[in-house]
Amino acid sequence: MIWERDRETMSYEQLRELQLPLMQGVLQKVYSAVPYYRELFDSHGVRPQDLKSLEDLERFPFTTKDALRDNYPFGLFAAPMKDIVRLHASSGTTGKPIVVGYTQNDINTWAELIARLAVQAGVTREDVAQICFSYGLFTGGFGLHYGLERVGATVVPASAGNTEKQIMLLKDFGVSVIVCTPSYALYLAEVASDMGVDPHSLPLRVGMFGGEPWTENMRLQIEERLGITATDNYGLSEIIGPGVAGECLERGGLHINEDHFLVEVIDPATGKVLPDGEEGELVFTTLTKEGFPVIRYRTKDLSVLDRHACDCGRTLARMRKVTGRTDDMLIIRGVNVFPSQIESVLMEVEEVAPHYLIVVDKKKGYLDDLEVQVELNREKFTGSFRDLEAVEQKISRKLNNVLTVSARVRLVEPKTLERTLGKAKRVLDKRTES
Ligand code: DLL
Repeated sequence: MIWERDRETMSYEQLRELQLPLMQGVLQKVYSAVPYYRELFDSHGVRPQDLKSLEDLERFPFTTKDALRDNYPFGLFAAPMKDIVRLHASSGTTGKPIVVGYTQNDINTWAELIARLAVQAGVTREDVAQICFSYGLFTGGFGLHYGLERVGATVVPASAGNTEKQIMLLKDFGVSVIVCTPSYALYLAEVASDMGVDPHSLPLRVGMFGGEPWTENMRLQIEERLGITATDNYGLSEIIGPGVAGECLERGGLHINEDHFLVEVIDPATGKVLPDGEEGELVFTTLTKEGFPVIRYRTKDLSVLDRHACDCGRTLARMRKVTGRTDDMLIIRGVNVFPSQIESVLMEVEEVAPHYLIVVDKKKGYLDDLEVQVELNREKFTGSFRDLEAVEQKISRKLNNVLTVSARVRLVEPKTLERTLGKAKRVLDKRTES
């Protein structure tokens, strides 16, 4: 089933025809309603009427996270507060968060977009869906909630935390769809087995995971441990929250809801727009948002666009799974290292569990030092202390091959690395923390 067939299967020409007037409208809107954009456009010598075709968008300036932060809390809202019915905020770790506002129409669109995601992941009104994202300022909980209800699924708004109770609910309510971060899915599997509950014995069949990067190898781990089909969905608070893009069951990339969000991929160094098929930074412009429209927002997320026909019948462009950001790249002794490369290697080693932490430090005050801590998998490792060393060396060799820089591996006891209820923290960079 396709939720909004006419939108999700339209031709590229129809899409562009739909996008152009929407784009012209949103440029006009922000220019007249948001002083920040008026000044920004003026200082770049562009006016909304300069956009005659979608190609002209390249002449317009980008919006960055700093601009959003500087306009805390409501400076970039394009609708009067009396029309704003909901606020959310980004999960910033330091300083002020980024606050986003939704009108009633925005909330309605959001539910429709989540309904698309759910249907393309195979969810139906027969399903019972447990949402373990936190309900609060974070967009995950409430965002997914209304769309799943719209599909007609029975929603269990469990929110984050209290993992043992989550398992009880999964079991007692006959939950068939689980909605959370991929790292929390693995934690659920672990706690279930501690409680003597075999996830394979539950009616659980689909996972809708998002909110953080995860590799294909991590997907295999989750599917195996929970006995489900794991799908990926992507979004960010600044654009709407979840609902920007999601996988269909072909799982060959995430369909972007391009009738609401215009996507570009740029070279992060030069800002130049790249052709489909080339990797770069995702940039989104909201086409229909009323409360908090954004123009050419630089996400820092790295991906590639694919416009080839998808076997599911949807024509909306697909973005490759996001496994890295321009700002999560570590530079170790001059070599670029992405955490996803490390995750991918670890997930292929059966003696370890899928819980790891990357610790970067400076040795003797100047030499970058990379240590990968990973938990032992007691079920697969039964050897002696000496064997432990051999496993560490084996992983270290594999990492060296992939990263071209040496990494020390430290096996740690099961369940000693911190578990998070939401987004996992994978990197501890002590070089930047003092
Ligand atoms: O994480 C929205 C969301 C909630 C999406 C639940 C999906 C499910 P923020 O807290 O603003 O919003 O964080 C957005 O998280 O720029 C990416 O770096 C990362 N991210 C989100 N989804 C994915 C994903 C929500 N599927 C930031 N794969 C984004 C990789 C993701 N990274």
